[in-house]
Amino acid sequence: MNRTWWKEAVIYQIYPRSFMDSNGDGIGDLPGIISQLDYLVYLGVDVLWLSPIFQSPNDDNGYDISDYRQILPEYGTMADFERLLHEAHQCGLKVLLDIVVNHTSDEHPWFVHSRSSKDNPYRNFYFWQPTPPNNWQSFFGGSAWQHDPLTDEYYLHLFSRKQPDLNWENPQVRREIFRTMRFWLDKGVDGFRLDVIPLISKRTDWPNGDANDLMRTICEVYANGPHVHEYLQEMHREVFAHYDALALGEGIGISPKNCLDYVGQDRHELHLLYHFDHMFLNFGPGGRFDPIQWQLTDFKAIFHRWDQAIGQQGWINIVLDNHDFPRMVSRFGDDGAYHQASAKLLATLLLTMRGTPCIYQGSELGMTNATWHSLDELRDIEAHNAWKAWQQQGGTLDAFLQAAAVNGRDNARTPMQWSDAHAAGFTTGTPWIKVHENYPTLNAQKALADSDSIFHYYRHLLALRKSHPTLIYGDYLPLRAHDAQLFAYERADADGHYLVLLNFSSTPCEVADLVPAEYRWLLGNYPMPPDARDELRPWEARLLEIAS
Ligand code: ISL
Ligand code: CA
Repeated sequence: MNRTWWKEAVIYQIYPRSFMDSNGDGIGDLPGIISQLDYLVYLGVDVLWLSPIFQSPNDDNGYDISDYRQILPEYGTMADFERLLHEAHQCGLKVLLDIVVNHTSDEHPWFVHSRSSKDNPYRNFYFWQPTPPNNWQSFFGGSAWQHDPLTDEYYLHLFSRKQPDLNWENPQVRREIFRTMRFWLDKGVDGFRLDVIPLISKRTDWPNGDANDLMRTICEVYANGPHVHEYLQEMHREVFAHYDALALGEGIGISPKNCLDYVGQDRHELHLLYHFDHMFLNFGPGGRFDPIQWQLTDFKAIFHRWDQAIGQQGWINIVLDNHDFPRMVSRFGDDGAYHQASAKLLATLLLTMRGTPCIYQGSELGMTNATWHSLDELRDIEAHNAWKAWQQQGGTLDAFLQAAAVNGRDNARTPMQWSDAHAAGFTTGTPWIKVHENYPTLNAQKALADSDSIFHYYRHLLALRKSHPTLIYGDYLPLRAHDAQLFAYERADADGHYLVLLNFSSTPCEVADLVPAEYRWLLGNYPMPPDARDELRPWEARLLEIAS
């Protein structure tokens, strides 16, 4: 296992729109991020992943790019970006940009030209068909083929209608994308988070998907197309091979079976990826707005399966929430009676599992899902499209808002809660999306002042990771695989041996048989018990160093 900076680093994802507003327009911006770099350094993270900051009509909040070389004016100027990059580097932080290369905005000049006529030189930058050639559905509902009256043909969009898919079979597309990447890497950017990268190679024989099984369709029809590895290896040759830059893939549709095809260290494609198996665990047949119960045993099996698949040949990004999923403490923890204990327990999983962890903004405070009282509180295109379908099927608004409160993406996009001041100190104006009503008691200012806060627990655990490399490179050895309340595992290598005990329940849990006589207490989310063999209390996490 070769050792390298991006395996030892901890990533912090910033959703710029909701992180910090510096000019009172209610929209987070780059100067706002600069003003909080000290907070991030104090927390102890190493790499910032910025969700897209490029010119965009914001149909999907920046994941619909209309100019890859302009900063979204609402976020600031190119000078602001260069200052952010410089200041971040000055305080030892690396910066990854989130680049969306599977599709552009329909307002990108390439698409404006492409749709203007069938013989326009940009026509083949996208996929056009005289009639829809298959039953593909958009991730955001409805057909993935949109009729365009200008040339009376249909174009492909796996996401919103305003996000037409780029045709990577066209070498001009690849050349333009690689030039864009080098433009930003030449400015000193430290790498990219590559949005939905497994989707870039389309099956142009246009096979149908399985209308009743979106997951299977994603894996077998949308993702892992016939040329995806050629394109990624070309991307490596043309771009990444020339920089010490990170390629972090959003691994939608990748499975344990084929993950090393993407992140095998001999593949020269991606350095690491995050997957979705546990993130889709409570998505029912109807997707995220059809939430179902999930089982801890399935959750644990997913981590085990992936760790075995990655083995010593690849690497993985460990994620428990991000801007596309509900807040992890509400989803995998208990944001009621055991809010603080379960948030710290999840932090322990996130930061001691084998792989490079990513902390999503606000999770270090234990930010929770919100309650949504009306449709116009929701900002997410995916939610608004889903409501239209829900209504057509006779569903009620109340039931939809309840489903959105469980799995909606807006839960992760409420503004960062800095203090108990107006709008949680996020803005002096009116925020673009509502602030969670719990901000007077759940905010960074309060957390920093409370040595027992979730924030300080993250900070201590981040420091522990750095001083105990076995927590980074050690083997992952699962215990009690079939236990429905305990998530327990060891991390071990020649340098050390650790035991992680996580009680994912509100009932006590016996662990005496797992704890050896010789151990050293490293960290826990409860006061240290007289004996680490004592049963775990509700949502208790224990990190022990055990004599190897
Ligand atoms: O919303 C989802 C489907 O229910 C997520 O699976 C998400 O769309 C998918 O993970 C891809 O996400 C990425 O691409 C999307 C963008 O909306 C997401 O924010 C981005 O993370 C299209 O660019
Ligand atoms: Ca602003």
